[in-house]
Amino acid sequence: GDITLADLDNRYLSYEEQMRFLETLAQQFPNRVKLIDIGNTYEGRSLRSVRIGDDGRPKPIVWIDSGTHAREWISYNAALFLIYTLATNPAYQNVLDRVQVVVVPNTNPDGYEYSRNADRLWRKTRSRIQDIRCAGADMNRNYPFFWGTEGVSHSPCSEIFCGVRSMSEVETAALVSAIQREESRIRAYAALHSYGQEILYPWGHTVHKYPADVEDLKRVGNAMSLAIRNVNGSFYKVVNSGDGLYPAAGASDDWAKSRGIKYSFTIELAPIDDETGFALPESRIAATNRDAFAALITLVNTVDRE
Ligand code: ING
Ligand code: ZN
Repeated sequence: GDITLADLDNRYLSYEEQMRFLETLAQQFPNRVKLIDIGNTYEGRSLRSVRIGDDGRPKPIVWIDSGTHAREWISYNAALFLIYTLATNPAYQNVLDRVQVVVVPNTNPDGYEYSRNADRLWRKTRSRIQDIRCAGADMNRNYPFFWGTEGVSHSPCSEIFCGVRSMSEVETAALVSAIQREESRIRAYAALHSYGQEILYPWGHTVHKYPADVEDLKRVGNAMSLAIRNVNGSFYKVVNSGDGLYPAAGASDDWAKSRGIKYSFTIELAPIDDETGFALPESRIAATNRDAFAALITLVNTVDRE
């Protein structure tokens, strides 16, 4: 049957179910939701983008993607909940007249299906290199900005294998070209990950290095954190990814920032600690969906005002 809001709030969906949900929504709200495939994965699945508020007029864009890391299951529900809410709640029609939101809710479906069916803690893509035993590269080390320098591995069996070259993964390459096609209009970028409850801002490729407008990033990061706190009291720390977490070159938010996308973030969703880690219980999906929504609508409103 149809996938409903109750499903998004209560259980993790297969890739097929995620796509079926989007197709139903696009049929119900053809003026508000448009589905555009931006490429195919290594195993041949569609990489689907969802455009909300795309009425053919040139508007500023907020770009959101999720699921780059296969095991970070909550990120998919959070992205789908955002799409659902923006499409169905009339309270957001006003802002969507002025700002367009593009979401790629599953940037790594091959990895996700492998995480569901074979290895729950799988992180990477599922590509193969000739004669190499281990599959996959870490898409969040595969973007073309300081690629391969710090916080990466060049060993294919590592969890943080950066690939044989930047954009070696077809999924990364598809996202790079889709974003570049309209980068002059993209004002904000957020990659949804888990876990740790952190709002990370660039630069992440090394330590103690910040963009010239770092104070603007902190201000908007703090506004997102406050919006989350106002939902139900969850605490999200705002921190530079290189200093606060660890340096990692080739991450998507660094690359987006390097292309001139001003408000570029990685959001680490619930839980806050490693008690449940990536396996966030289904009972916590609904609340986390609303926390993520609060942060992302703050980003949309920022773009609308500036
Ligand atoms: N964390 C991110 C990772 O790719 C990150 C953290 C983001 C580091 C951006 C540096 C830059 O390791 C998770 N959970 O994937
Ligand atoms: Zn991640």
